[in-house]
Amino acid sequence: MKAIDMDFVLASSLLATFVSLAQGREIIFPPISGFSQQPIYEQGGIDVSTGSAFAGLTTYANLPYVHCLAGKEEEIEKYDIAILGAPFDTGVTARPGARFGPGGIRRGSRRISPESAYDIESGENVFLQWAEIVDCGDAPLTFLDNTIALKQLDKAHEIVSGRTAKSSRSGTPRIVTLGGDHTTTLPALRSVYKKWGKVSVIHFDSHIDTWDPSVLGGGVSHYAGVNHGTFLHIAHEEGLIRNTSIHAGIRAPVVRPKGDRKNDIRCGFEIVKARDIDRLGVAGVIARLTDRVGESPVYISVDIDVLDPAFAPATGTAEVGGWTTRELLSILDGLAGLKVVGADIVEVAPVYDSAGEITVLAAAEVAHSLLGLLVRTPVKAP
Ligand SMILES: [Mn+2]
Repeated sequence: MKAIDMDFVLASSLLATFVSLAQGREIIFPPISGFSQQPIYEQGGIDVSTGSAFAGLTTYANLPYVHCLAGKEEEIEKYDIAILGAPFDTGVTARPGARFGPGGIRRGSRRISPESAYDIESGENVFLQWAEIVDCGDAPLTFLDNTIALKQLDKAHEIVSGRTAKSSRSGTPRIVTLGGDHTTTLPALRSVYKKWGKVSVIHFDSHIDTWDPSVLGGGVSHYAGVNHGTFLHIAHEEGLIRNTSIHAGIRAPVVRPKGDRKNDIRCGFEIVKARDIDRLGVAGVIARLTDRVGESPVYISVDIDVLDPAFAPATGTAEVGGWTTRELLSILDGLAGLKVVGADIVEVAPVYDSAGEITVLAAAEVAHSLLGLLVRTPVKAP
C-alpha cells in the first residue's frame, strides 16, 4: 500500500463509494480512522478502508481510539501511552480559544501515519516499537466552573493512568495531554506525583507561570487565582514538584521586577531565556536542561507560545522574539534518555491560526517528539 500513489488510492476509495451506492450495496467503513490498525473491508474488489490518512474520524496521528474513560478494565484495549485531550480555556488572562486545541492538534497531525512515520534523523518510528499508543479522546470538562473542570481533569488522569499497561516494560500508562490552556498542566502534575512522586518540570514557555495568585489574578478571589499563569506556583505549594525544575524560552515581562523571579526561584526554577539560544546554541540549551533535572523523574510541559508568533500565531498570549519550530523540535529530541513520566502541549488556540495551519502543524510535531521521549525511555513506577 505504501508504494501506491495516495491520490490514486483516495480516488479509488471515492470511486468505490459511488459504484457501490449506484449498485445499491451496503458500504462498510471501519469504525475509526487508522492506517494499518483496521481490518480491510472490500467492496467489489476495491479497498475502501485504507490508503488515506484523511479518511474516517480524526484521532491524533491516526492512532486507534480507545474510550479509556469508560468501561471496565477487561472491556477496553490495553495501552502504554495515551493521548488525552483537555478542552479547557477559562483559566486564561488574554485571548481564549484553547478549548479547541485538542481538535486542532489532531487536525494538524492527520498527515502522520503510524505505519510510515520513520524519523529521517533517527531512522526510528516511535509508533512501531514496544509501546501501544492510543488516543483516549477528550476529558469532559465543564466550561462554567473552573473548580469543577479541574477536578474532572484530575479524575480523568487518575482513570487513564490507572489502567494496567499493555507492556511489562512500563507497568503504568503515561499520558501526553493536548491542552487546553496551561492550567490543565496542574491536574497532570497531581497525577504523575501520585504514581512517581515529586517530578522535575522542564517548562517550555515564554512566561514563567509561577506567579503568586495574589499577583496574577489580582487576589479578587481564590477562584481567580487558579489560572494559566499561577499553576506552577500552586504545584509547588501542593508539593508536587522538585526544586530542580527549569524554564526554557522565557522572554515575556514579569509583573514585579524582583519579586516574581524571587518567587520563581522559591518554586524551584532556573531559567533558560529565549535569547540564551544565540549564545548557547541548541546543544548548549539541551545541556542546561538535562544537567538541571539529572536522574529525577521529569514532566515536560510545552506551551506553544515558546515559539515565535511567526511559527505559532494561534495561541492565547503570543510574545515576539521566540524560538523557531526547528529549534524547539531539536531541543526536545535532544532530551532523549531523561526519565519522562508525562508531558503536554498546551495553549493552542486554532481560531488565530493562519490558513496554512502552521500552529497546529507545529503542535502536532511537538506531540510526536514528546511521544518519542516516552517511547525511548520506559519508566517503571516505584
Ligand atoms: Mn504558559
